[in-house]
Amino acid sequence: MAARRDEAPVLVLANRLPFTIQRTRDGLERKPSAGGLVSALEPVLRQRGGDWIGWPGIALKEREKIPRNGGEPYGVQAVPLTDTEANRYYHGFSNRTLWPLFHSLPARAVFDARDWAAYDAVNERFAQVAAPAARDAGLVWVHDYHLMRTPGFLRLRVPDAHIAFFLHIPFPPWDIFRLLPWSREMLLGILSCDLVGFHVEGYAQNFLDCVEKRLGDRVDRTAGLVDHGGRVVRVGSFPLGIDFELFEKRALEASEGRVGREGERMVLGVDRLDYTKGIPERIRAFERLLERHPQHRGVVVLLQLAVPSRSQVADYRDLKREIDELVGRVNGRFATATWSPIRYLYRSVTPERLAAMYREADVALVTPLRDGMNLVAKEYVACQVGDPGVLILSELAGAAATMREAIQVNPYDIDETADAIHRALTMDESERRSRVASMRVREERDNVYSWVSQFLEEADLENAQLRPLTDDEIGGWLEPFLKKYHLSVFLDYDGTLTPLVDHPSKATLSSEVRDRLEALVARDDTDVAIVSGRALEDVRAMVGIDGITFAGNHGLEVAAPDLPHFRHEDVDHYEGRIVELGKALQEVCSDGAWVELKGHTLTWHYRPVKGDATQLVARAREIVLESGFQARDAHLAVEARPPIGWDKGRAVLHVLRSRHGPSWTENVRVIYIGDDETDEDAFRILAGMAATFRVGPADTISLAGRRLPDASAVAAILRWLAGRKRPS
Ligand code: ADQ
Repeated sequence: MAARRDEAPVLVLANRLPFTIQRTRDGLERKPSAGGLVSALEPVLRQRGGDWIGWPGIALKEREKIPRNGGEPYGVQAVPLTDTEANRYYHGFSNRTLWPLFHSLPARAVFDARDWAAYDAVNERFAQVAAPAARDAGLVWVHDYHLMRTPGFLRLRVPDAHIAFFLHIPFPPWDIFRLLPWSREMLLGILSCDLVGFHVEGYAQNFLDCVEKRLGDRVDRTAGLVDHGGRVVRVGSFPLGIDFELFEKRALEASEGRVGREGERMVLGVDRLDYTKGIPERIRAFERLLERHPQHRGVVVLLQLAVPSRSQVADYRDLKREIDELVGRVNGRFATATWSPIRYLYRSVTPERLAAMYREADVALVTPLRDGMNLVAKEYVACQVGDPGVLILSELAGAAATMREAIQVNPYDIDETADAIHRALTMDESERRSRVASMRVREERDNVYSWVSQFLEEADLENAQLRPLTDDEIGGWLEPFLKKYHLSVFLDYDGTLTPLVDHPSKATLSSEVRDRLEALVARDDTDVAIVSGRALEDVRAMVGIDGITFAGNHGLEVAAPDLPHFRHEDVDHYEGRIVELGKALQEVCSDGAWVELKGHTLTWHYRPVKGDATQLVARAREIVLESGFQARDAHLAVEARPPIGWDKGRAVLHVLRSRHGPSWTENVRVIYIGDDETDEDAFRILAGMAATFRVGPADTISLAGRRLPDASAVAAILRWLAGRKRPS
């Protein structure tokens, strides 16, 4: 019996393994990672079993293996990277492109196609490593911005995998996200998941907005759902917490010996040295405090800890220099023989020491310019076990969404931040206690363990459904577009007007769709065309409605009630040769695969083939190309077309120009709906001149403006179009 999904193993995919590896004279050594995330995930991995898959962080030499001395209750699989790969994937695309862009600092983002290619390839490698175990896993949980393409590659390898993604940094608004040249690919990667989680609701809404605008997927913002070509993806916010009790315990155990000097008051900053953390702005705000409120001179100290980070990236080296200079300048300006205003530690400190500092600090200054969540704010609050201090928190950190009792500031506003520090230093005890107490209750409850269980609970849910497409929604899309214009509707047949079936002869129109097409054709403000890969006579017979324009053989032949018959002048030349090609393709007609001759084109169908058809498809394409025809992928089929530079898009333009004149865009609105790769030619040619819809599974890039899940959504659009009111 198959294990229940919520009991089956979990695979965690993250950029890094749950420990760091160092090369010493005695070989590789592991150092445990103290991160809250690792300790929160370990109990789950212990209970359900599973693997942690990540990059070891250093280039392994040949035959070098990760030491197996960790005693973790789960498997560890390393994804080794060469130095060049690490440079482009990690230092490059992850940290020079995605990191600044997603933190809304686009001027710092570098767009380099070679970095992108390496990122894509490394993401695929992660999927490759994960695939064997993913087949039996209850959940594959992918973490963070380094691996946003991995879910897509994994879905291709393991179509039934249950995949979730959590982003630890912000998701930017559309106007920033759209700057990324690979924005479509990134969204497609993430949407291969079943669940996508963010720290706060604002990021989830930004994501939904980008999905709708870039891909044209239907989204339900209230329910947090995306209809991704018929597969529904849940999107939600899961604010990360910390191991509250652990920090509280450390603070209680912190030795009584002071961190600072007797009588001194301490303002504390704790960050990775990163330009998103707003360290220079913070130092300037502290300088402004000393200028404006001289009573703090000689008494108050800013203790700034900065952990070295990403020093291979130039921006980070520049930042280090800038901070060194700023600290020197402010200290030089205000220091006395017995007091210096800023104490700056460029290193990591032990967890115990950190807890002691948190406990003692009168003020925590957490002022990132942008931050996914920010755990320092939460750690500070957990450590307020004595006379409580005051948290000053940037309103641009994710933590600000829930930590309402902090003094919130705009970190770019130096005066406001300086005033906030003054207010914090002079705040009376009852206000300090009230503010901290509520935050402590919340952080204790919403800790990292409850975060993990909430995320897993949501991930284990069965697939969600989106509400059916309503007339209001369709009207919202189409009314402003159609206005008073004449309408030309172009529809593909198989997979668009009918569901895909196992044999073309079974793809008949439902009476409902037939009625709607008839009603649409009857309107004098609308004309309807069906553009199909089928032979002209075939599609005309399948539909059998008068007044419709038919384009067969991907538009090589067009019959319209009001236009001269069109047949591309070069097709005769290929008619005999297509029969020859049909014969040659008998070589790949095994296991039920068959050839459909359609006059000047043909389709080789491999839908009946059981198992992996990759080899067969490759050979079929080869035969088509060797015979001098073009090969195009269709649904479980390969189409062979004469190489005469004609396609569905050109046929649509031919119809529009013949019927409405060369400046047709002035008078006519066009809607094109299709479901396969050959419709992409029409989407491309009509871009900017039509409303275009791609129907069906959405795991490939489409040039259509919107996506529809299936033929029933097309039927809903036809119903709306047929019944639409004439504008007065
Ligand atoms: P980070 O950008 O690393 O994480 P943050 O959430 O503040 O940011 O976590 C930093 C961690 O490093 C804290 O646990 C802190 O205690 C520790 N730390 C910082 N300086 C230290 C020092 N000098 N010595 C010892 N420890 C130090 C990313 C996102 C965040 C998001 C987290 C988790 O950028 O927005 O909150 O992931 O999702």
